[in-house]
Amino acid sequence: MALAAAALVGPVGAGSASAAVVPGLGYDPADVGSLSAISQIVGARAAWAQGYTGAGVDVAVIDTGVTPVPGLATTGKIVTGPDLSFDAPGATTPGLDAFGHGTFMASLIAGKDAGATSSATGCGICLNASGYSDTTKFVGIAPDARIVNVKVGAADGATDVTQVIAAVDWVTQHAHDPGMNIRVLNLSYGTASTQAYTSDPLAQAVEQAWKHGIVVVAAAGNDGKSSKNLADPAFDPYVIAVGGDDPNATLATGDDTVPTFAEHGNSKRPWTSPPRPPMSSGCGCPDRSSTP
Ligand SMILES: [Ca+2]
Repeated sequence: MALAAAALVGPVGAGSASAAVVPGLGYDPADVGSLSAISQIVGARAAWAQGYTGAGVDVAVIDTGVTPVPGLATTGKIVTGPDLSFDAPGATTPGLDAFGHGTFMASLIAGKDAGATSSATGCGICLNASGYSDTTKFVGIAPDARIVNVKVGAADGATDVTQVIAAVDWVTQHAHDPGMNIRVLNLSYGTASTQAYTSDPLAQAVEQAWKHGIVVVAAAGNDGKSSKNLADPAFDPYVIAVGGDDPNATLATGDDTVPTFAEHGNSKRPWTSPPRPPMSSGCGCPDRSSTP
């Protein structure tokens, strides 16, 4: 498998996480496909104004590694987990991204320009009560979150599902270690498994993560066939499946459509609301037994 399936429409690349916002480099806040626009479309800006910025939350990114480009270079921004990729043997810098996908995703999730701040005090161009609504600054959807980098994809993007399963297991086992608070696991890819989610090994691994207090977010898939099922593990009802959105060149969402490249099917998800398994004890997690 190759890790190359981003979930949102938008030409924002890893190179866009620049301290100097220059449209020529790919970040143009006026472009509806920019991360600045996407943060409004998905409601992140409203969340920031209420103080929800990802502070104190670790997001595990199992991907092609993460390179500390501008926007991810702040001390403590990235926690380096294990490198389980084909690049690892003999690597002098394990965990670094030699493909681009993992850095791209980490930037979308928690990138933040060095000059960006949560305070809007004195900011004449901020769009709301959060300083992160300053569209001249690059910020990810959860700008104060930390990234836990678990590399599985090699320099050519290739990995094996067994490496991904091992990475999910590591995240599940270490999510609540001292100094760690992994509450979200991001998997921006999937497999074309034909097994049921009740027996598929990758689906079982992400369910274990969910049962240990981790919200698992997985790409729905970009094969574009309405007759095809969601990718694995997005087809598992314990996870949040994220599909593509075409904003139709406007910030308002009423005219949005599902782009032709995105997966449309949902025939393998039997529930309309999340299941409610008991939480394991001792992990410091919220009790989900009463959640809807
Ligand atoms: Ca729109």
